[in-house]
Amino acid sequence: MAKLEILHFPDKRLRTKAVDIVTIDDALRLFIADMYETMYDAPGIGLAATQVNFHKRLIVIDVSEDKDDPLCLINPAITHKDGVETMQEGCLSVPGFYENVERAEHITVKALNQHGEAFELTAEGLLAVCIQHEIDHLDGKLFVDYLSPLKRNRIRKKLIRTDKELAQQAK
Ligand code: GNR
Ligand code: NI
Repeated sequence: MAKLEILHFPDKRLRTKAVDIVTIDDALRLFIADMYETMYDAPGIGLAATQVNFHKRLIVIDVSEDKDDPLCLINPAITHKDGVETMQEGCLSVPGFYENVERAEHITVKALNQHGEAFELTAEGLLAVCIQHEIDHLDGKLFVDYLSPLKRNRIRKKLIRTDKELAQQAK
């Protein structure tokens, strides 16, 4: 297994719209294992393929306390949503920043699992928020897009600076 590098805002590659997956094979399952390793190591409650520069519609999630409830969604699509909920969100691609975002409270999602089998699930609370956050990534969207331009620009400038400093230190 391998830990993958996570892209940071404002990297343009995070704006790529991911395409549907057509072949679910062992090579893809190996990549999914790397995504889980990267998510658990970060640590995060979700990871979209876009964040590791793989532009196909694949997300992994684990919102459980004990980190023992992995969930993989391939080609996910929200079929129903209702209600409104505000939650403070963070993102591994926007490290160190946490802001309130409004999303649907209840969702139904259909997807394929890592064996290519179709399933549907309903979600609320943190899982519902996380699934919406991850599907946004696959569409090239970040939680900072819901903030005011002023807040987003502050975050952008701070992240460019800290990432430059980190790159300098690494030399
Ligand atoms: O680890 C994460 N925590 C989180 C908290 C509130 C709302 C969404 C998230 S997702 C985030 C991991 C991540 O960046 N996934 O794309
Ligand atoms: Ni994220």
